[in-house]
Amino acid sequence: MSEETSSQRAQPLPKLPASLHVEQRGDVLIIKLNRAEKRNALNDDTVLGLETLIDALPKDIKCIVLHGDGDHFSAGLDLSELRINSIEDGVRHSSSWHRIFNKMEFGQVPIVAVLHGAVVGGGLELAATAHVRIAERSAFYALPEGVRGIFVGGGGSVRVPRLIGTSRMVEMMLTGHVLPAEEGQALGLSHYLVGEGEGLAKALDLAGKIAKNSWVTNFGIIQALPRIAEQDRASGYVMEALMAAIAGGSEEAKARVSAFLEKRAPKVSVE
Ligand code: 1HE
Repeated sequence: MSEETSSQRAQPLPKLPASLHVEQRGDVLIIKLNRAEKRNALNDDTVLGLETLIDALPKDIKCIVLHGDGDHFSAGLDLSELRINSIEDGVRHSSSWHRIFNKMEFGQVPIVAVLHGAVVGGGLELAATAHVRIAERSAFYALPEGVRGIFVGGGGSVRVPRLIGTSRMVEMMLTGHVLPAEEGQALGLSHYLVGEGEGLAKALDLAGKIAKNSWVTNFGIIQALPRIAEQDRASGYVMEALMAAIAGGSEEAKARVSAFLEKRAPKVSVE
């Protein structure tokens, strides 16, 4: 990664709320939830700011790192803004989170999230949109919606069961069960478990690798693969064959495979 900073960028980033801090490092964009005084609770400004950013993502960004300022990743929905006065209000609000979180999960670039402290409610829903999750040992996961008399609304009931199973999510919501980082790692809420304060460096390392992948392969991984996994087998094989043909036939694939055959590319090795 080059050390280019946001001020040197050709394509400016959009204006964002103070609750979001962004910094570009080479082809990686670091997004920091920047509302530590409210434990990075997700107010409308923040969630809409994420959409503004994703919609205007410059083409030279190849991967996003998402993390939170202070002691917690995110305390979830900003409860002080919970004003549902009709079913229509509630559906519109939840649907807006669905729209924005879908843009993140099924966007143009992979997202690596660093989780620490509270990853709860809407914070867990946000984390679940990321493609790679790194947890620090302080991370804990909960869905306190049951206790608060509300329900998940940011796609949690779609994404979280796909990570840990419906039964575990039902239990978490019914009982308010708080899962420590180790348990979250064992269940698949995180892919990596690292020491306190080590998450961002790990995320930047992984983001650097992801950014070096071929664009078309990353597209296939975040767009085609999850859809194939949800299709019937026959449709899945067709989509996989098409994706394999598109990626494998690209000039970039030819160059990368030749580099390996000519011993100019690294081997697969255990780090
Ligand atoms: C908040 C929020 C919030 C903190 N909305 N203001 N989420 C929850 O039910 C989790 C609620 N939060 C907590 O349980 C705790 O705040 C934490 C365990 C995350 C952190 O505890 P702590 O002791 O470090 O902080 P604190 O003293 O509780 O909070 C500091 C301030 O942040 C305080 O405000 P202040 O003005 O008194 O300083 C808190 O009120 C504020 N704060 N969390 C609003 N969530 C799309 S649907 C999704 C549905 C959900 O996400 S439900 C889960 C909501």
